[in-house]
Amino acid sequence: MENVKDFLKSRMSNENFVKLTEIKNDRMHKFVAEAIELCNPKTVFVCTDSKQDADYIRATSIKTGGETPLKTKGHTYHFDNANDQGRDKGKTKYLLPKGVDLGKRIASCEKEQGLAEIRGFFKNWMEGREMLIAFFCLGPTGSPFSIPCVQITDSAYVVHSENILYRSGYEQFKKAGSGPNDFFRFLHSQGELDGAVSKNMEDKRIYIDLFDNTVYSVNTQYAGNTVGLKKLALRLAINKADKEGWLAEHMFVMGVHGPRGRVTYFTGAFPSACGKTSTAMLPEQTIIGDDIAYLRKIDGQMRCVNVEQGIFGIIEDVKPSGDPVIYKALTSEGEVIFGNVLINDGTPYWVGMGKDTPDEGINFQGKWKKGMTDADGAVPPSHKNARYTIRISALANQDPQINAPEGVPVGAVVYGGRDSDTCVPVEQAFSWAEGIIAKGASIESETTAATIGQAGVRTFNLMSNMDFLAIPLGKYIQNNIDFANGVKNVPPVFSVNYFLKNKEGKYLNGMLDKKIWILWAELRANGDVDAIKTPTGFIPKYEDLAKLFKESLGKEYTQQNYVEQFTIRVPELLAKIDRVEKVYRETVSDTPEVVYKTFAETRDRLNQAKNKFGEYISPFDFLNK
Ligand code: OXD
Ligand code: MN
Repeated sequence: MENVKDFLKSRMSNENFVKLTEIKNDRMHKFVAEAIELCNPKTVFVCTDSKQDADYIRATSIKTGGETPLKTKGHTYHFDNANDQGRDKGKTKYLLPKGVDLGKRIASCEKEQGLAEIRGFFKNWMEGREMLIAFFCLGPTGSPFSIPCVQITDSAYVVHSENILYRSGYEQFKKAGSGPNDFFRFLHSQGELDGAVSKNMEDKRIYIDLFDNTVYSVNTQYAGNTVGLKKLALRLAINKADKEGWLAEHMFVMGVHGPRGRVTYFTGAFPSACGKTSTAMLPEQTIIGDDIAYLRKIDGQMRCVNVEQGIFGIIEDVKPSGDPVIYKALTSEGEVIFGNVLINDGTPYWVGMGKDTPDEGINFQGKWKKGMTDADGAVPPSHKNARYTIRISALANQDPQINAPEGVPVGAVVYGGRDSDTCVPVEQAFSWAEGIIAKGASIESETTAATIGQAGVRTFNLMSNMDFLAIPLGKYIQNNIDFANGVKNVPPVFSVNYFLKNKEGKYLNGMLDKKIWILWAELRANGDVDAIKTPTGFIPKYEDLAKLFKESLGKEYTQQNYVEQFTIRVPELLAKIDRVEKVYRETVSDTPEVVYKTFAETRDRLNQAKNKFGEYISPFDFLNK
């Protein structure tokens, strides 16, 4: 291409050319021009921050069948291919130049080969279609956390989702003049369509070029694979954060409301579908974000922001009794996209919504009838990973600091997982580093429907960020440990487990009990309660929990409940350390020595306790010792 501007002018309407070139960034013009040359669209639409452009995107998504309006004003639904219902880890790879290695656990392919392959999939794929170009900002705009981004796609559903989920960034780009050079770039095409749904699942590819801050995704529509700013940007951000000394985490951010009006901000990393959103949404607390946080040190304080402004949440089991705030927003007028739910008579239904679903309708695989089966057994009315997309501002519990440019102070960090037989419901780590290693870097979770593959398999998932890591694992752990250096008040680290069962396989906790663990952690973070020291950390005292259960849930909490839930299960805990250590020894060549040292120390403490008290130790034994 001889002259980028001339080329752009020849391929765009004057109105759109002017909109694009009001941004004076040559790198941006080149990215757009190359995408046009490769994909060969019929027309190009440049989306500014105006309401008019946002309305055009939503209307286009409806016109092209990417979304269909529902009865309630502002609501639409979208379907993905039956084989495109989750993040596709098998088709997601880093493009790495020869000689670069991210270790065994991170999927990659040779850059030139991968680029050639993916370019082949994009070649002329937008012929006859409109290319959409949209600008966003990760994190609040005009903040030390902001990362400007551009999304190019032929899917109005993708841009519409991003308009809900992210802060718009066109004006920010304009203001930045000729910079920045290192903004994130996302190129996506739905590929061939069957109706309005991506068809060629075999040719689905999600390739990430860390060295060019660019992600390519093709032949897919599921938002986790296509909405560039979500999990694709997280990968680029982890790489950028490593170079610049901050953290990009798979974490919620919430305001936990303690006594006398005190608010302590928590960040929490949980694997997908393990209670992360419902924790961030706990009654009487306030939400900043439910999925991705950036953490920076500012004036000796750890501070964080929500990268997003909306929620792409799992809808299964969202019902008035468990998630009243979301349920209300999902059943009120306002902009919501429902994904892969059951539709009957212009109304969305989902499994576990607290009322009966109709006997027929349409869902992600076409017409649906009660009793329908396929090769995998019963076809559910809504997919297990069916979703809703909504702005946090539509929720009654939005925290007032959500857009604060300097973010909020991190008052505590929580790591969660789906673990039926090992960890107690809540426990505080001995220190920041011990928490990073024994809580965050040791997360194992039973897999869920958020990714394609078998659910319920216990899987190693350090910091719940495993799927998105873009740097070697050992380096990532070390960065997390070092992040506390120079911080004046280092926040405490906790683990929580909402999924503990007894020997008979019965859950030991109710859905709302998570509120108690979080409120206890808030008291602990502020030095308001004592705790019991166990070999794996500090656990609550019975009387503090009983008081919280009574005051906050109006529930009687018996000593028997407490003992069942907080018994230290030595054989299971030792087995977990063995499993996790094996992962590090066999697959992570750069594991910091302190990780093994921490495992050895925990093992010793567990063995000593076993010699003294036996294999299953009541919390009262530690008190009476
Ligand atoms: C998500 C995920 O959608 O982690 O948040 O899959
Ligand atoms: Mn997530």
